[in-house]
Amino acid sequence: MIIKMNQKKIITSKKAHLMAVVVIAASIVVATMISGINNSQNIQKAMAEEFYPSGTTTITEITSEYKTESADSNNSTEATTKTVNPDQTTNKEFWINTVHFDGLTNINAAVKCDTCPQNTPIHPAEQPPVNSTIPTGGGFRITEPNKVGAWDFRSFTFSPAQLVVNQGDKVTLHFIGVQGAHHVVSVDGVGTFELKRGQINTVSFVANNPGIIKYVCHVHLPNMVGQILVLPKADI
Ligand SMILES: [Cu+2]
Repeated sequence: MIIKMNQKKIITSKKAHLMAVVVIAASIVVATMISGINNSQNIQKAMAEEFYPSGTTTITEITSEYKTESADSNNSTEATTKTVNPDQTTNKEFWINTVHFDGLTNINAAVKCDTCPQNTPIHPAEQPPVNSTIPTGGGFRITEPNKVGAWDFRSFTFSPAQLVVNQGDKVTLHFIGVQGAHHVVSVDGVGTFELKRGQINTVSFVANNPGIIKYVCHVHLPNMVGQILVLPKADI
């Protein structure tokens, strides 16, 4: 009888341990989902090993139990696949914005810019780079710290700057002056025009040959450039 009681006690104790590990394992799943770590099984195994020194059967039991749970949860979120037929039109239309990215900061921590249209948010102190080698041409700009220590770094670009069309497509580009007071834009083989803030200038052409057609802003070189990749017609 004594032996039986002891056995029962051991079994009960093991069940309690298993429950504890299951709870811990469930916590790990939640933590893993939040942190975006995919390697949940390794982490779970590592945690199990911490609780149950290697060599015991418990680790294997918990790991396999865990795998089953994972498989079940995968089944419950069934993926649905749809077939979509792409647009076969040979007319391609794009809207291209003039954009500048601004890194507003301050040499003093938590001091707001007093001249910026939008105040610099609370930010750690940040010194301008010493002997910066910023390319010339207007595409980049760096300002000296102002009276409150605010300075900024600006980079001009087109958005989007990469387009893909097929050989023979009729391409329509709408250039939109969003940021930057004025730009002088050229599209290879098409022409050059001025683009001011608030204007939309549209050009159209047929992409006769495969290759790359560039579009550039002469005011903001070298980085305010874009390209249209014209894919060759398939041999039929
Ligand atoms: Cu420009």
